[in-house]
Amino acid sequence: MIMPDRAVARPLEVVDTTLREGAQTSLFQDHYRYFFTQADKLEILHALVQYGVRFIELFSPIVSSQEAEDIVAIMEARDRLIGTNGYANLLAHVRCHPKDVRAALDAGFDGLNLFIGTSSFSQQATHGKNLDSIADMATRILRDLRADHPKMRLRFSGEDAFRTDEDGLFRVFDQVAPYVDCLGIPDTVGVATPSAISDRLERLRARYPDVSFEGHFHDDRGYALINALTAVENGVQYLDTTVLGIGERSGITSMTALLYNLYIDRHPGCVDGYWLSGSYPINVLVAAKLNMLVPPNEPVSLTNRTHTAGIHQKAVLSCADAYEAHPLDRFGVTETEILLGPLSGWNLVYYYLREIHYYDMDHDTARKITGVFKDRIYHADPRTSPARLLIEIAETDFGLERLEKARSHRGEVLQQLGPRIRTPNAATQTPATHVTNRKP
Ligand code: HCA
Ligand code: CU
Repeated sequence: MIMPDRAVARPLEVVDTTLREGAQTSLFQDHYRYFFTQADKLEILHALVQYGVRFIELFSPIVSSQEAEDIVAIMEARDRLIGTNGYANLLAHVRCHPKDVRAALDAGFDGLNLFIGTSSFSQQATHGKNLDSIADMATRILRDLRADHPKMRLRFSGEDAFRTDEDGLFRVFDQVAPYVDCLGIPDTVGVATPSAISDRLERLRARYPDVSFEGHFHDDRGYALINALTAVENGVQYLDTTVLGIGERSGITSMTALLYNLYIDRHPGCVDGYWLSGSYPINVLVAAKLNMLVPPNEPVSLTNRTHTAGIHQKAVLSCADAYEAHPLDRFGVTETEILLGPLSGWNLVYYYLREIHYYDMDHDTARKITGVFKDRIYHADPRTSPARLLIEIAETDFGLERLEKARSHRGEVLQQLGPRIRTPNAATQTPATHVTNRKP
């Protein structure tokens, strides 16, 4: 087992929890699916590693026997991916409970993300313990873990940290801090505001100078993104995200939205090592798992390059920057990034045919079309584009028709997917080469 090298942690480490927090999304219910299958999980893992994510949170194996089986498969797949793009640490999300901890250790995780509710709400409704017993229990577990596993990444979170008063949080953190690498301050119910976050971080960082911090922000008020950005600007190095921000209730910070904004706000050190042009494709991948398109409120979306009003269309045709202020092409919202080829999965084929060309079809048909496409692309005339071949297969072999509704709207919607026409002084596209307002 290769141990995580904490010394080489980057200025911002995304801790992606699509396969844990994301799996708690209610969007599954909307689509009569209730979980990611093992195949889904492996595909998402692969995409995350390719994207440059080095910390991936999973459920604890005690959640269910299926989860335990999936963890084994994910670990094997991760091992096969070593060398592709650094080392992806797999972290188990575990309660401060010896049984949970034991199961995670036996499964071979690289690190443990331990948590226990510290707010009065958690004390009353979740575990019934007061702060002193929480602190004692967590300390006992963490002290033993640290003694037995000196190099393992240990994180301790005070769940509902923003409804835990500061003295209470300090009482618990004071005891556990000597044994952990990282303290987590999840905003479990989405009550935090940017100013609360910067105030709290100032005091936490002064009190615990030797540990790093992990942020986890729920979106109940629509603040998950701004709160995460504020946390990063105030020295938080580990940030929990999911693809599309999916999670409990309205979810948490979206991974690509976070990196997109850090890029725009010129924090290049924070986006280093992430494959930014893979942002839109990874959003598409996870959206397809939920049987939906990339939602319109997702910053890295095709919607943000779709122009409807005639006046916008006309302006965009002569100068895209007129209504496109942000570097979406750098984040993969371009024809090149959704370009089809023999490696394309059925998700992309489904998305491409439905979203871009409005063909009416189900998943099963998309899978079949993908099979034919993969066979035929190798023998296709090199002058035929893969997209044209795919459409030919969809129409000729499968008799697909374009959706009526989309057809009637097509004249009104311009999807500006080609190369952008730029003005010479477009200001927002290239980040500066130094960090401007991130505190040391
Ligand atoms: C949960 C709650 C959690 C935990 C976050 C953490 C939250 O679903 O168990 O471990 O830091 O939002 O508090 O996701
Ligand atoms: Cu959460």
